[in-house]
Amino acid sequence: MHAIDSLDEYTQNDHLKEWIKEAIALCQPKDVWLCDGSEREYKELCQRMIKNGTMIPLNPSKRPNSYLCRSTADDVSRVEDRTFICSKTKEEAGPTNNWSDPDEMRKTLLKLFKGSMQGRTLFVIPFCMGPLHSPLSHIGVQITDSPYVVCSMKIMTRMGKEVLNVLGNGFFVPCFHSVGMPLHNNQKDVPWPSNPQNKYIVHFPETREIWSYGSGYGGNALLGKKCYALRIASCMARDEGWLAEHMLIMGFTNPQGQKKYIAAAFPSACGKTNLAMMTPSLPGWKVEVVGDDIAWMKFGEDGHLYAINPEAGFFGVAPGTSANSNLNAMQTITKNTIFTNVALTDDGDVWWEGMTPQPPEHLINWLRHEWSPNSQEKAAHPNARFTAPIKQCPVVDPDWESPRGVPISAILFGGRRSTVAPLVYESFNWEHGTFVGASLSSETTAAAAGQVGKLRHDPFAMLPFCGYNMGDYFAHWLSFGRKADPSKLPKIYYVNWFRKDAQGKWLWPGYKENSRVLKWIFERVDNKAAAEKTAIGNLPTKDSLDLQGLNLEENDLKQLLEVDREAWQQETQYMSSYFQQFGPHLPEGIKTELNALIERLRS
Ligand code: OXD
Ligand code: MN
Repeated sequence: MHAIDSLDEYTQNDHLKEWIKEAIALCQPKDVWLCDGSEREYKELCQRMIKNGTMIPLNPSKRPNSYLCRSTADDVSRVEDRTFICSKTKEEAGPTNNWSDPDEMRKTLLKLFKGSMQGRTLFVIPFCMGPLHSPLSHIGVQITDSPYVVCSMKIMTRMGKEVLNVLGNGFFVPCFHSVGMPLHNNQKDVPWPSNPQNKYIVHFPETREIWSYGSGYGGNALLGKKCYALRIASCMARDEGWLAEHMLIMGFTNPQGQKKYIAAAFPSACGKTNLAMMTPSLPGWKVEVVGDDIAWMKFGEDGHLYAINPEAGFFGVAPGTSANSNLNAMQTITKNTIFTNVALTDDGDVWWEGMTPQPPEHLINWLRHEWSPNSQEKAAHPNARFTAPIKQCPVVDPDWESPRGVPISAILFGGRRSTVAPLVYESFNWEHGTFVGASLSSETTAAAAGQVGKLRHDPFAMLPFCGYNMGDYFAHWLSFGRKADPSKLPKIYYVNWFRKDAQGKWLWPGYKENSRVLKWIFERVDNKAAAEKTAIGNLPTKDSLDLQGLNLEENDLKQLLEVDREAWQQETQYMSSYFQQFGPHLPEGIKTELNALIERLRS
């Protein structure tokens, strides 16, 4: 549905109608497109983008209904230093967020958005985060001037007319987006419009609003994902008593057919997508995917914790994905997929580093340059992505759209740590598990602009995604657990697939072999596998990990399961100085756990 005169027919929502009219008056688009979410609409927009050079259709005999998009070099990842939490006070945003005064920021944004859509179409995208009729789901509407965003949102969310029927005159989160490149006087468009000088990814937690300007890429522009489902939702979850987390959700079934669901938080580009749809190396075990990035969790009437995936698609990192590392992902993206910033092969298909052992002889790389294996440039940008529907995954969980969610038995925290952190340990209880999540740190990746490989604290893998004071977020986790029946709470684990030896060699093979660690966790939840109590938590005994057929050297295993007292003592100092920044917002529960760890390391 295109025309603004059909607005009354389009929606009964008074706030939405008003907001759309205000947005039109402010942004002065050349026309308006009220999205219905149909296939026809998707195709029509793809045609527009092909004409504009934004999209290249891939060879339909290789990858039907799939497209390649290439951004500009300045717009390739989330921009954390341009991401703002504009709560009333700086204290409410906390020391880990960029804060800006909400009134000042509104003035800045109003100036930027004024006329920002001239010469472009303003699209209205109603979307639902979570299954349409789930009590755990929430609705948003994105206004954007990017057809790339419309098509991506169609894959990543439940999007279109149906959502407006569910919404009625109810509450939605307004998500206002412009690429920030108006077209004046019939100025010719470019394939990837953005605004390198002015990028603002802004959240107003009190009024539950998102404004994003200047970027067309990923989490900066697909506002249902990081901005809504994590930053704004974390504030909603705090106020309403639930959890919005940067976690994959997977089902794990043993050879006897018993199944448990696991949620796992890892920083960006640390293998969540690979883990969520892994083919276990252990015979008879099965992984099924509910989600690879975000979990919304709430206690059910039976007192257990239930999770939904608010998303409907994968926005996965392409480089490194191969039939070897993640066959299920490769099969998910054989059709109906949008690729961004990967390379184009001579036969109209895509390629990226790690996709095949031998690179093709010739490619057009993500920068649109001729490329051969001798080229200095990368074929694909390290943060190149695929956007594909979850339902295409061969191992999608039968309950992935269950309105009540799936019951979670274990929660995992992990990061990239070449030293100190062992392969796996179990926390003693929820409070200790919360401390383990709070003290998470990881080596940085290309998912965000900035230096790669630098160790940084990333509590709960939520550092870039928590919409309020991280100290209060820790308190929310602690009080959330205190309200529950402890026997029904998920057990909490720490895992690290990225440990290296002194020579820099990986100690653990990772990928499908991670199922061995999951098996130990599964059996711990059932009180079956053995563990040894150490200062940092319960570690597998040497014999309780199933290592059959792995050929792991004795000494490697020793290092993987070692708790180096001195290194951990240093680690506690590092944690302690990090926690200081939260001042009075650091909950007693975290201090108690830190002191208890220091004590245990002493004795
Ligand atoms: C993502 C991220 O895209 O965490 O999932 O950056
Ligand atoms: Mn993520």
